[in-house]
Amino acid sequence: MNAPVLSPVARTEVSHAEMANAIRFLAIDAVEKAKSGHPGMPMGMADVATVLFSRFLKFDAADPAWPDRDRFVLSAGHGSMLLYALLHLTGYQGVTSDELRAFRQWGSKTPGHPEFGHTPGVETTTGPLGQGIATAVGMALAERLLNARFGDDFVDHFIYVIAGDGCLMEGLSHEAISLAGHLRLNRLIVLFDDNQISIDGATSLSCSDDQVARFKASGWSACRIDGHDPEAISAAIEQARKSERPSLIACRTVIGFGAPNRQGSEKAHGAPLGADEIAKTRAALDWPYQPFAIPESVLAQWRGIGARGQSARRAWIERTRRLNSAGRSPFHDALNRKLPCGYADALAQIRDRFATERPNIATRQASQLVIDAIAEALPNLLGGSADLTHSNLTRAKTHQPVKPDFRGGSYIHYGVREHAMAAAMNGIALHGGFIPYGGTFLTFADYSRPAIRLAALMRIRVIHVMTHDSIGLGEDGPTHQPVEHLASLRAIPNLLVFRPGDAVETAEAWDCALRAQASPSVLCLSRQALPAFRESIGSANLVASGAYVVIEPEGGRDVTLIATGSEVSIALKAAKLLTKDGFRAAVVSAPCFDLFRQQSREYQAAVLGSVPRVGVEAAIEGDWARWLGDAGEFVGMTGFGASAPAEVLYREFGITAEAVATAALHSLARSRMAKAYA
Ligand SMILES: Cc1ncc(C[n+]2csc(CCOP(=O)(O)OP(=O)(O)O)c2C)c(N)n1
Repeated sequence: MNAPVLSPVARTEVSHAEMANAIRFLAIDAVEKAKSGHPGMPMGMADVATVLFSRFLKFDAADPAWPDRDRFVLSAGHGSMLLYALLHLTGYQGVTSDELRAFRQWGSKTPGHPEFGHTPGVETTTGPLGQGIATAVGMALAERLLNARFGDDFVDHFIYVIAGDGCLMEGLSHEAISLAGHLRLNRLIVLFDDNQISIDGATSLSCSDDQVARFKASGWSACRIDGHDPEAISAAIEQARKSERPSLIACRTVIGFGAPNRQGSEKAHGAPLGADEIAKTRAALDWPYQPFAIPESVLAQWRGIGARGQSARRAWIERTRRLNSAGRSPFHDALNRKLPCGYADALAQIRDRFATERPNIATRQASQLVIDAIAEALPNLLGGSADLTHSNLTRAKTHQPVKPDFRGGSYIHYGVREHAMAAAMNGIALHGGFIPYGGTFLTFADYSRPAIRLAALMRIRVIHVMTHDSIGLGEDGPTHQPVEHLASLRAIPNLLVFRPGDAVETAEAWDCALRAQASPSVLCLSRQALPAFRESIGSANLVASGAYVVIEPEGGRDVTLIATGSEVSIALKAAKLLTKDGFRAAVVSAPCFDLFRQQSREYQAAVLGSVPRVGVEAAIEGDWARWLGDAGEFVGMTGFGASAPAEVLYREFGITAEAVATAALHSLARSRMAKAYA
């Protein structure tokens, strides 16, 4: 391991207390001005943060995206002013004093909770408790995997987290610390704000966990220290950096430290201190300065800390430049978010093969073949599953599993930890170097949902492979049969929900998901075999347009049948039945509503047609009405499924070609009647 080379900061007369108080008072003043926010946590953790940033954190404020920087994750996102104060003090561009004054205001760089992509230096969006620590597990995993591939000269950093009682109470934290402990992610160091207070009052109201014992039981190094003693903090971090396991440092702190009437109480958690208490705190901590004013010497010292990583960064750039002189290196390819050139050919080949062979296979099987076909061309594809590898079919033949003592792999056995898998995948994507995908059953998307939502909000590329996507899974019954999940996932902004209907569409959906640099995707795949329906394929990826016409009847349409996934073949059969009865039905496959919504009105109108429409999907109606119009009919589920063979379920729940044809006739009759009375 390379010791990070940090330039020493010139010793001045500025004390640790002054450095920490600068953070405290920026937090106090910003919350007071905003008339909302959380001063208690930044006041309590200012000492820990000061030691971490001034003595350990490898970063250069001038380049927030430097790939070999240490990551700092504020899991207790409500204490956002701690982070904003640090970013301002250390000199991150754009995090100005004015921005601190605009804390929580429209358009500011300082929103209520830290938002990735919005404020430089914010590594991940936090606020929903537990997400930060679980995301950091993914970062720590990515760091070690990338290090195994490229070595200490290029990848050698730590992931530091500040988490509070709330983060550790969340169930997600159990999954996350268990996974990190198992994989011995020793670059992960969690500084626990052990202040024994949450919103309702003392944590003893609801929790009596021994956190140190809990982490140790999960395979971590863990200790407890006085979180206001700089030397104890420093010694504990020093120790943690040497550990072969992830580390917890329980820092016993006082929430609202320094506020005479609020400290140690939940009253310091989430409300401005008020003018009187602020004056008393200024006196108690000997901070006689105006709101937002930082003495020059203190600011200079902090700015020095912000620039301390400059030489390490320059040396790293120099090393990587040498690597690059022999042409593009795999390391640069890994860090580049664009897909390498070999990928497009690999994808085109498997798509062509599907078009030629027209396999009658489940879309999960088609997905397996796609993964196998592209794995070599995409060495930074990092797969996994939450203990459903053989059902999700997510592991490429060439993928070796990652183990505690083997970081050279490309496949993560996440265990039965859907939520941690989703959050860790966010961390992997945020860290850079890999494109994460992971599998579970679609019905368990609910277990991952909070992390999926954050991925959508953060605009990151994370791919969820969710198989067993309807009653079509059969005998496992209603607990395992998703009915509302498509609708509920489609409701998440910026989440691409794909439901491909055959092998060609599956390849195209994978292609869309991989190319979506700023959106997470969910690939909803069937357990059961589906007939191929794409007759001829050109070079265009039709799934990319969201919906497209599969069959256009000669002489114009009477009705449009729109379906997704396994129901496209039902719509095709229904069209044949209608033809026999003398009606001309177009069939539209709509594998991605989100992408269809982004098409021009003209394209949408051309696909949907100005005739009555019938939608068919083995799920609840959700927002289908948007595509079906007033005369439309929906054939799908109205409640939960049941345990029986798939064919029986489709018949019993009335999702059949006959039902679709009948619905088409109803909708035609209704529309004709409406016209007659118009
Ligand atoms: C998932 C989730 N549930 C609830 C909340 C609301 N909330 C914000 S902070 C907090 C209490 C956290 O307590 P702790 O971590 O001890 O923070 P401290 O009081 O020390 O600042 C709660 C319940 C949230 N942000 N996220």
